[in-house]
Amino acid sequence: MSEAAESITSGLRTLAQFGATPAGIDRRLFSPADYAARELYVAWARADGRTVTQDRAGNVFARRTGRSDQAPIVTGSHLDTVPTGGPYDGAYGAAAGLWALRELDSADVETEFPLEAVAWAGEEGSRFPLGCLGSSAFAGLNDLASIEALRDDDGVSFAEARDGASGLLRGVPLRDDTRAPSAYVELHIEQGPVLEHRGIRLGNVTAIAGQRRYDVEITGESGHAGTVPMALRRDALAAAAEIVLALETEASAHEGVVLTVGRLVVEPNQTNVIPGRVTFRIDARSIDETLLTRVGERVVDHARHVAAKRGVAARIEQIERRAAVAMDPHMREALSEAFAGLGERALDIPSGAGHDAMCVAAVAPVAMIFVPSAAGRSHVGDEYTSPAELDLGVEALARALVAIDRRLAKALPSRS
Ligand code: HGY
Ligand code: MN
Ligand code: MN
Repeated sequence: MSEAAESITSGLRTLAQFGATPAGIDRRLFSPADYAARELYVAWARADGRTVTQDRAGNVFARRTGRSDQAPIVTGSHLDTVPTGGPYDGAYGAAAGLWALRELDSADVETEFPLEAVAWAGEEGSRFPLGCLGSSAFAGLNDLASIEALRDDDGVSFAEARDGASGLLRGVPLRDDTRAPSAYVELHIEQGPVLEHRGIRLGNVTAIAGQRRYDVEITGESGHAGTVPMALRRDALAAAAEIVLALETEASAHEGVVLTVGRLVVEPNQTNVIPGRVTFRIDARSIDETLLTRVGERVVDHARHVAAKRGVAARIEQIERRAAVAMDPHMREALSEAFAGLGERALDIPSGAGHDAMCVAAVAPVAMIFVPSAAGRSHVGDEYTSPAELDLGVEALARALVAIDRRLAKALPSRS
């Protein structure tokens, strides 16, 4: 990349301003901050001469031409964040897609396949109750009509937000090439402590953990905190608490399962009123699909058992199911080839975090590259990866794109 070119560290610093709060970055889908981030992404891409398009799910694409008009090799990640996000989760892989294409421009590399950088919409599910929203629409895993009907906590639908002031980008045409990618590779921070602990700077992801998300509603009986004897209560929060602790014990009993209740709403949420209704969301994950399905069944059992014992009503709805996804072995070999060219050791590592790659895997061979997260921290404002590691990841991604292109080109029927 030419010296004058902006470093990815500097680019991410600019992106991080959009949605910055004292608690971290809050850049939810189709918020003004998210719109500004997508606008900057488009400005970067157009400054590099890329053809920019978007789709009706809000995904943004930046294409670099290849010798042929095969379906593109795609790379990218998401620009949205959790409400207390860091500057690298998603944004790094999205920006790195553009920075890797710049590396190829600087090295005068021509590829057989078009290369396309993508900024996926709404991966976190932090505004609408569905993760990997844009990539799942792109892969046809969730139909757009059902996504358009999703509503945020204020009752605003996806369609209203998308068609609103911070929705689809003005001046960016809709994507016309709806073919599945020839391949997809995603660069992402590890969001865990393993690479740093092992002193290895690159990860060649083996698989992405499966996810299940459940909405649970507990309905008890509200009442005066001072007058209702304990034995006569149907306290929705006490019931929810017992269920959450039972789920923690259940998950802890299974190696390789994690389960989190990170969101819980108490009604009427008043000091001197017995909680009559509690809603909470369960996030369960494992690389082992069979085990994850079994834990999901135990989630329902525990909720039903506690509800019956306490005389409250429990409604459990599975709102998201993403199967564990193995990375494509040939793509992983291409990554190893790219890393070897860099003289960098790489670690085969599973991903406990979910990524857009798990959806794109439904329509294309996928692979993922990790770089370290300082102290394994992520989904927090002080998430950190060093400039040297960020640059290394971009270099590895650029080389991986070339290695994938060469392998796929070899498999093309020779021109007659
Ligand atoms: O939750 C996840 O694993 C991802 O950060 N959306
Ligand atoms: Mn995330
Ligand atoms: Mn992410």
